Amino acid sequence: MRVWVFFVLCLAGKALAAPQQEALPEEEEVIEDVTTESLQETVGTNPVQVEVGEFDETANEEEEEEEPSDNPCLNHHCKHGKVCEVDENNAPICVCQDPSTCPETMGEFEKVCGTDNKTYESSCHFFATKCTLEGTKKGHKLHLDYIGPCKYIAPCLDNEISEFPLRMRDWLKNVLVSLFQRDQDNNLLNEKQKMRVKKIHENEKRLEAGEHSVELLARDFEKNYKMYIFPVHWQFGQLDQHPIDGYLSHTELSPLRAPLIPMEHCTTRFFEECDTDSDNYIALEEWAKCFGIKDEDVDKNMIV
Ligand SMILES: *[C@@H]1O[C@H](CO)[C@@H](O)[C@H](O)[C@H]1NC(C)=O
Ligand SMILES: [Ca+2]
Ligand SMILES: [Ca+2]
Repeated sequence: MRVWVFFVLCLAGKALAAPQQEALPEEEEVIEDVTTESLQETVGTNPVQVEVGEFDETANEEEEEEEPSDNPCLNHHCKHGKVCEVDENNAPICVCQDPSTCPETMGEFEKVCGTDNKTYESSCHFFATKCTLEGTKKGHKLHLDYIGPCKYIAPCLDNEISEFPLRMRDWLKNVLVSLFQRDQDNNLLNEKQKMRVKKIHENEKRLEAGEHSVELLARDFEKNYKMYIFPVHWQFGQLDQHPIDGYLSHTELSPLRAPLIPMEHCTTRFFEECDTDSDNYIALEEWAKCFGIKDEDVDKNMIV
């Protein structure tokens, strides 16, 4: 499934971005590097370029600016949807951005669809609009749903929903193995994580990346169940960042959901059903369960 490949960028981006918030200017370059090289060969071609940071409402709180200046806004960064202004005491404050000041958009691919099923010109327009609704119930409920203009998304049928975790699990495993293979000098994975992936990588029974039937994926999960435990944990850890608390909010889930929904119509239903207690957060236990990981194999310590 081509669609899963598309995620490589998101994941790689996350993996790079997460541990080093202060090095944001380098981020783009490295992501580029990861996508265009061996990951493409091993996991497939990535048809779309996605900048993960765009969907992270909490990122960009503090970005570096070396230049000394009298402008207090130069070193003051605001979250998505806000811009810095100077108040009467010459102190920097973050205020909602006027959507009309968003950069000109280049076309359809920049449009995003909100959970209000309204199309926004770009994620900048979306977050600026969301900001103006801050404090209201409507604003609280509004999230970036997916990338691209709003469209009709076919309902996910019962027989389709069961295929979703099979493919995603397999894909997660392949992404990790690919990261490991090219991670000799850069630090996408820490030592403990490397050891875990090394075991998967060296396992001769491992199902190689490629197009596999649902039947084969299901059989492999049964036979090589242990190989899937860490990849499922790892993805959770990648997303659980703002804050790191063992729960995924809608915002934290967004880098994974947003690019996927237009192509995989079961995405929304899958993550909704994942939240079994309907508290709007996906706990690690809920996450593991919806990927078929047994309760006794859920281990918080696996996510470093
Ligand atoms: C959302 O908007 C699109 C395009 O305007 C429309 O085709 C679709 O049916 C809408 N979906 C829902 C759930 O209302
Ligand atoms: Ca969290
Ligand atoms: Ca929950």
